Amino acid sequence: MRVVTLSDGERLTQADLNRTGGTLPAEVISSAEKIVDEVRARGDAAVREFCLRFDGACPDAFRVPDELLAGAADLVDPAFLAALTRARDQIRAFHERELEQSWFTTRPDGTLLGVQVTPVASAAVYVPGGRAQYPSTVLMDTIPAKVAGVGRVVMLTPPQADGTLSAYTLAAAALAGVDEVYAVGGAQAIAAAAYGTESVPAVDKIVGPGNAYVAAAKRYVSGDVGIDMVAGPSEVCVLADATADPVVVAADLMAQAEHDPLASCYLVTCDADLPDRVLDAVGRLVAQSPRADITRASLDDRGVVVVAPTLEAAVDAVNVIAPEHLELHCADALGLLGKVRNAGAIFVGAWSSEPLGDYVAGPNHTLPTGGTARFSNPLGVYDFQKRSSVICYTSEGLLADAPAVQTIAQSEGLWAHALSVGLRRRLAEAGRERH
Ligand code: HSO
Ligand code: ZN
Repeated sequence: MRVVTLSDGERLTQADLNRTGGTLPAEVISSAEKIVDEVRARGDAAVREFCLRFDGACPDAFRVPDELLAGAADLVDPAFLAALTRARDQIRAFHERELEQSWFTTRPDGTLLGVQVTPVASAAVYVPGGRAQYPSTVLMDTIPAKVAGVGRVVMLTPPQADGTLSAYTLAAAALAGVDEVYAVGGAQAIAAAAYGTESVPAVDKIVGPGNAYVAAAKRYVSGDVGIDMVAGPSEVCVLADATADPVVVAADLMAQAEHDPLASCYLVTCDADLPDRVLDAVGRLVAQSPRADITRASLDDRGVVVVAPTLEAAVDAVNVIAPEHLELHCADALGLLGKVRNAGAIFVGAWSSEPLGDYVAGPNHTLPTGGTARFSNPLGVYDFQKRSSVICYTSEGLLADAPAVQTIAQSEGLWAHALSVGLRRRLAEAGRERH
C-alpha cells in the first residue's frame, strides 16, 4: 500500500489516489457500441453470434424454462437456502422503508397539486457470470424492484461453458421473485434488454454490475432506457484511530481487496503507528487466503494509506475519497457519523463488518464507486419508481393565477400561452357572474 502523509493544514487530493479503475478503455467502448448497434439491427441472430464468440456456448433458447427456475431451490445446499432466505427477508424489510408515496396538497382556492409515484413497468437485472457470480447481488438488485411494484423483472446472465446457468444463481432468482430468466450476458444482453429482440423483451430500466463491456453498453443505451449507475471496481475505506484493532482492520481491507485486482482499499488514520501494525497483520493473514494473488495485487497496486495529523483532517480525507464503503473504527464512531458527507455505505463501529452489509444487514450492496458517492445513491426502491407532477386547477385558482401567466407569456412572446389562460379566464369570469 502506498503511504500518503498529510502535513498540518494539507488536504488529500484526487491525484494522491490511484483511481483509474473506473475509466473505460476506448477499444472497449467502441466494441461495446458496435455490439449494441448490431443487436439493435438484427435481434436474436446477432445475440447468438456474440454469445458464441464471447461465451463459447449459446443455449438453444435464451429464456430459461420456468420449471428450472422453480426447481432450482431443490438443487442447492439447504444451509445456503436458509442463509439466503434470511438475507432476502432482511433486505426486503429494509427496502420497504424506502417506498416513496404519492402526495397531494390543496390550496385554499381548491387547486390540487402533488406527485403521483408509479413503478417502472419492467426492469432487467444484469448478473455477471464467471468469477464474479454472486447470488447476493441477485437479491440486492431484484428486491428493490419488486418492492417498488415493478410488474416484470427479468434477469440476464451469461451461460456457463455448457450453456446452462448455475443452480445457485437460479435459486437466488427464484427466492428474490425474478419473473423471467435469460441466459444471455455481455454487451449483447444489455442491447437486447434495451431494444428488445424476438426472444428477449425490451425493458424500461436496466440495473446491476458487469464487466467493462457491460458498463460501456449501459452507458451507450442510457437515455433510450433507464440505467442505475456505471459501477467501477469495489472500494473500502477504513477510518481508524488508535483504538482500532489492527487485525480486524487488516481483515476488512482484505475483504474488499479479494474481490478484484482493481479493487481499491484505503486506510485513513490519525495514528501514525497503526499502518505498520495493519500491514503486518495483512502479511500474516494473506498467506492463508485462497485468493492471495488477487488480494495482494489489489493492495499492492491500488491500496493507499493516508496518515493525517488530526481526526478532523482524517475525516476530511475520507470525504475527498468518497468511498463506496466506509468503516469507522474510532472511539466515538457514532459521533463522527454526521461529519461524513461522501460515502456509499457507512459501517459505524468495530462490530459493523462490511460483509454484513454485502449479504444480510438489509441495505443495498450495489453502491456508488469511484468517488461518485459525492452525488449518487445506493441502488434503492426509488430507482424503480418515477414521479409525475399532478396539477388540477379550479376556476377560482385559474382566476388567481391567470394574470401572472399572461404577464410572463407576454414577456416571452408566447401569444397562445396567454390565449390559453385568457380564454379560460373569460369563461371563469362569466361563470362567476352567473352565480
Ligand atoms: N462488496 C461487493 C458486494 C459483494 N460482496 C457481493 C460479496 N458479494 C460490492 O459492494
Ligand atoms: Zn464484498
